[in-house]
Amino acid sequence: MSINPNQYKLSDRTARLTAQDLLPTTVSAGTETREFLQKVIDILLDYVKAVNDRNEKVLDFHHPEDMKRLLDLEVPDRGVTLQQLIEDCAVTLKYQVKTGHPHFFNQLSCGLDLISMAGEWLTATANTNMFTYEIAPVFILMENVVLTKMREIIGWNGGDSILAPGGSISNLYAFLAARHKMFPNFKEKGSSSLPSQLVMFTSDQSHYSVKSCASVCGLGTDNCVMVPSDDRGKMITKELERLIMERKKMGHIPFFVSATSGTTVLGAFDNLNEIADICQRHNCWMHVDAAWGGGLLLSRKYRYLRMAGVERADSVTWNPHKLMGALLQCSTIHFKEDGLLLSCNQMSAEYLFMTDKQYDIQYDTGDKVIQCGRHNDIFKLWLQWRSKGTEGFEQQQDRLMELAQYQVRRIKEQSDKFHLILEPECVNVSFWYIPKRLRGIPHDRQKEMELGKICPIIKGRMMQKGSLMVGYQPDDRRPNFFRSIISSAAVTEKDVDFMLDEIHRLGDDL
Ligand code: HLD
Repeated sequence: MSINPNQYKLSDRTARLTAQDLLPTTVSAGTETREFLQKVIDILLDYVKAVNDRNEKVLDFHHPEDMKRLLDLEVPDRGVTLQQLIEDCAVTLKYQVKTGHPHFFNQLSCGLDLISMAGEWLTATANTNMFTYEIAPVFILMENVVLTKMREIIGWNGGDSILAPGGSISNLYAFLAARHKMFPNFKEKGSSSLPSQLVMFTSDQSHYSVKSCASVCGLGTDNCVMVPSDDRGKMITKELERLIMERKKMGHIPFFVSATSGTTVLGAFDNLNEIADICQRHNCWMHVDAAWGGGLLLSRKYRYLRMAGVERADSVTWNPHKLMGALLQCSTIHFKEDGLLLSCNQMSAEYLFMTDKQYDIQYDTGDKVIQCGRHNDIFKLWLQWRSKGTEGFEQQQDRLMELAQYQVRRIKEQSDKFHLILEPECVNVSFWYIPKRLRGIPHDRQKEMELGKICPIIKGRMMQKGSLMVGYQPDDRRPNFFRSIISSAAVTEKDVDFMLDEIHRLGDDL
């Protein structure tokens, strides 16, 4: 059932009221407050139903100028009525892209896990900051339990972790801790405490946030060395070592290597054991950006196939809001060594982190981070983990991989219409669609250029029709190609077939 903004009617009396008539200003028993909130919940529940309905569109697309005309976005001088607010909520969801729809394959984070969503609702209602135990006691203890469990899964005893606002900031935390470990005086003295130029290394397929650390932290992006990758998108480890030695000869200090477990586009996994050996030989901090691939640590099968050696890292970024399906956002950064986060980031603000509090202040997490306040991203993950158990998460990871393999098989079975670019290591599937006029022609660079040109046209058509969302992009080696993602627990084999059939329907004539 579509969201129809006219179908949510408050009683005549409540409809005319404004927020001033609800709690906390009203002294009544809160009947109107309950009626208003229950109507909002009705809209949310109808949206959840629509998200899971394959007959529903994934999106109702309008160009920005048209969308502005469809919406009343004004923030007025005088507050509107409760009935208007209800309609505002319904209209907002009417035009929102249904990222939990089984035909949404567009982003690394897809799906709508209902338990995690229930957790997010509770989180919003509790509305607390996460910097001190005194205002978030239950949530802080949950963080402790879940993050300890995640470190155990990585393969560590002890250590420390924090939830951060996204994988990019998680990677930044790793960079800061690595520099602090090697140059503890940097915190007070700044760059004058450095004997020479610091250099970091990552593959040319890594997430751009790694390079951004070099810019944000004063190294300059020229000192983030992009190590070439092979045909499958994996860092060429021999090149890593050669480039480290080259910089050493220049008198620079290589100190940080960021390996990737699950690259954004191709879903490639770097060889962690080989990278760990090189880091050991050259005294570099080893970070693993497993923002995307980290979920596979929960699978006994894929953990060893893809991430053997992860326990040798000094830090690991792992985003439960991707493969594990926790609601946005939920990103974690883990450290093998305890105490570094605090000594690196602590500013000892006396108004928040008093040392004479009457409880164990190691539970005040706020001084470990660079951001003061932290959103509560734990409850939705904790509740989800309770609901599935670690075994349920393992089954979910294996199922997503099975579906991606199904897609690969279906692409190969229809090799007249689809061209698989490489055997995927994750749930990213990279492929071209071949329209009628280009079938049966040998695959060469010229043909690739043509196939690349039609990707944006098919994407435009799928958005106009609202039936499907799959992303496309070029990379260093090839023009535009499709990259589909299966990270939603809602997807079945039939949805994978729908994706390929729909691309064929939309692109056959191009
Ligand atoms: O950096 C990215 C983060 C996400 C996400 O959290 O869903 C890149 C992408 O998704 C992506 O889909 O390429």
